[in-house]
Amino acid sequence: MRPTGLPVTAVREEIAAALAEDVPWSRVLNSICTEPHPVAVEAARAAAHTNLGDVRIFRGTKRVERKVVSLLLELLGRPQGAGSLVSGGTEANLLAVLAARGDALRTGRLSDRPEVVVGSTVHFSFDKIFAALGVTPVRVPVDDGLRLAPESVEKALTEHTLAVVATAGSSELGVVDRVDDIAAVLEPHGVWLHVDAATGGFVIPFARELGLPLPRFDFSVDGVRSITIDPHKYGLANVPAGAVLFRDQEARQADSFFHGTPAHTTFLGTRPGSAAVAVYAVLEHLGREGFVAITRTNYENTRHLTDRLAEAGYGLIIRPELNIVVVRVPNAVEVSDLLDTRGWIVSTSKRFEDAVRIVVTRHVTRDVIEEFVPALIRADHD
Ligand code: 0PR
Repeated sequence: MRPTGLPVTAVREEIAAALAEDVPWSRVLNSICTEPHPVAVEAARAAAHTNLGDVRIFRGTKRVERKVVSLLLELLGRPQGAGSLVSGGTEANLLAVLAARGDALRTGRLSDRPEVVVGSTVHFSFDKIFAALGVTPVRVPVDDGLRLAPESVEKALTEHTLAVVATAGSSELGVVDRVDDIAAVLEPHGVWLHVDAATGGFVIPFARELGLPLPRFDFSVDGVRSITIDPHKYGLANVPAGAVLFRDQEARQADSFFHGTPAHTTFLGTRPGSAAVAVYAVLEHLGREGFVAITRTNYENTRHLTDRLAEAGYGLIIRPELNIVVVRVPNAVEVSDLLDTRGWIVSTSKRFEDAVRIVVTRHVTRDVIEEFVPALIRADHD
């Protein structure tokens, strides 16, 4: 540390210079996150001093968090459920698996070597969670549509099965698992079903309202016990803002992990109230209508992108269910690297060697697409 501090102007300049090195949103086509809504940024700034780890002090902030949880539960079809705001999808998924473990313990079904059944498209956050908790993942193949196949799930169930994870919108491919079919095969076995809707949670409800043929994924499906949904992705809130929601209070409190610390229902202790306040601001300001409008635009822009790609002779790996486009590009890794040197960020797929993945979120406007497609073609031809 410096023996004497710098003037604030110098510190500002240094920070501004560092931030200027970041890629501007208008060149970011790989990210599920987007520029936070200005109302979220303003609210987060106002609540920068708050800490939801101490609710004796931050009573009003806690009240806002409870309101946000209620709004999210209502969105997901279970106003009487329970839940917490957390740092993101990873923590939410961790808490869901912990709660499943607590439930198994409480009901005398906890194996000494618990297994969780997942599809091969499950998010990599679960690798960390399984390693941390000593849980064995049982990976089952996905079907031709790259979805978790209910028959494979049923075959994979054993006396050690703690939970099954379905994904409502994989960030890799934008594919939505058929949660209701999976719930139906689990029903006789009473196995905990967790839905990771970190990516799709703020898209699918509004896309369904627009009449898109996406399946139900929320608590309206019997058997869904917990859901991850991330306001810091398509919810337009600033990082870190995730949420884990439970069908009922009992499910949430099931884990012995929380006993003795009733004020803490999250893994983090000290945690930002600014996140809760920011999410509240966006939800209240946009309302359902606002999210539906944003979702409509995202799908229209996705369509515009796929049309432009088709005109240029590119095929898709899979028809997009969400606003994520996976396009066949030979030498995708080289093309992505070349685009990177030219200022554009896309990602490639681990599953398909010849594919570039493009996320069409709020900052990926028609104008951005009009600039990007020629850049992709150039990089592909160079
Ligand atoms: N589950 C799913 C389905 C996800 O898509 C993600 C994040 C997580 C869990 C984990 O969430 P947190 O990262 O909030 O803990 N998926 C994004 C992805 O893999 C993460 C991301 C976000 C990566 C923005 C890059 C980026 O710029 O694409």
